[in-house]
Amino acid sequence: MQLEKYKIQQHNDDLLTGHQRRLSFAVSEIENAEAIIQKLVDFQIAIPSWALGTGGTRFGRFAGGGEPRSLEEKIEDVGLLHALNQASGAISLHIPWDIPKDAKAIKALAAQHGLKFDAVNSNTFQDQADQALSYKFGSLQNVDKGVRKQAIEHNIEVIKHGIELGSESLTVWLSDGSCFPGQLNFRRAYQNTLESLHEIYAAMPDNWKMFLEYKAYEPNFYSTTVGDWGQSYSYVQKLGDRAYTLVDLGHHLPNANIEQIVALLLMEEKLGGFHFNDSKYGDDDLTAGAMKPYQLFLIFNELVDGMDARGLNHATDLGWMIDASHNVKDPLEDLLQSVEGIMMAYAQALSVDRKALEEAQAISDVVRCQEILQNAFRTDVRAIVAEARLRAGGALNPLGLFRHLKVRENLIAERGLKTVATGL
Ligand code: PSV
Ligand code: MN
Repeated sequence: MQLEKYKIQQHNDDLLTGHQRRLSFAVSEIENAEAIIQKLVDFQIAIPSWALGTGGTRFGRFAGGGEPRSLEEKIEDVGLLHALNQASGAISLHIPWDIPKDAKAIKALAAQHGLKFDAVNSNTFQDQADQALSYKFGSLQNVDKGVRKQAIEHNIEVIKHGIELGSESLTVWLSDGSCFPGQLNFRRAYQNTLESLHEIYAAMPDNWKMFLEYKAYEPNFYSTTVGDWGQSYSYVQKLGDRAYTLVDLGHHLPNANIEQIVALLLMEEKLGGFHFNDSKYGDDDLTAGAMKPYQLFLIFNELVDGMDARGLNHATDLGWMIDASHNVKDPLEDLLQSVEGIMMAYAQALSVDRKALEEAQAISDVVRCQEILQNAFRTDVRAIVAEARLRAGGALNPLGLFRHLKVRENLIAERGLKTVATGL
């Protein structure tokens, strides 16, 4: 389905008066509104190729209608999102779920939609039909050298696909670990993993980054070989300057202080990328900002502060990706909501009065510190975010327009009701 520009224009014209009223109030409330709008225009969040179909749980999967049947259709879907919000200008591929058969054509198609390729993801957490050896007992950590070799080669294959598409980073997430005490020699598992990662790192082009994602548990339930940020940090420190930790918001033990983790990783120059999602109990893959918007704001507060302290470019120096794939919502609507939630948290973090906060911190004025942060969090930035979208050529109300234009119904008509996208 194509989303013609004039339809977005028409929608914006209809909503303009109300938008301008809300915007002028927001601008009067937020001191640096213009600078924030500029930063929002530049900020892009990559869409995962595995989130365009309805996600499953271990109890089953209820496929939605009109799910993309091929990589080309996935790109089309991300193109639709980007046309609506102008903030989803990249796609992150998972291989082998989405192997580009004709990389040139795929790259050209993506470019037509204004999309780039963000990090490519390897998959050694599932066995593929044509695979010689099993990952049942881990991949890069495996006690069997042959399995480790196979997993290393897969990662190198993924890098090759990424190079063809113009991607510049590899995300490695390992489900490696153990389910029972005694199953694994922790030190040996670590050494094997490190050795394997070294080989993968060496295969990356000089301009590439490696993101090593950690996760506390699942699918292994006793230990995970890259289980937390400390373990990821330990690996990436040894791997080299272009190896970084990736923070997936759903991968922590309950009540972990993620904002502090982010602050320290950034300070240590080892924060590389993000997987946004939200959760209540575990790795729930809920819409970003749906459950704990204050936490998301506090994370962005540290990100903005930490990036500015190091003079980083907010839009380009870290990898911003969504990793959520919900099982009861329309995936495209869910992604529109996630991007909006992320943009709001970012805008609020940009509006924090940093000078005042620093002064209050310097005299341990705890009450004032809280007031400053919560004032930013409680300020309605929706019109500011909408204005950034408008200036970039997107829709004032992407979700509203998505429904008004019956995008899902159109996709079902084109693709059918019983389509199932690749992914989890
Ligand atoms: C694992 O839970 C994860 O967060 C990793 O990023 C995977 O690549 C992705 O989800 C899809 O399984
Ligand atoms: Mn993830």
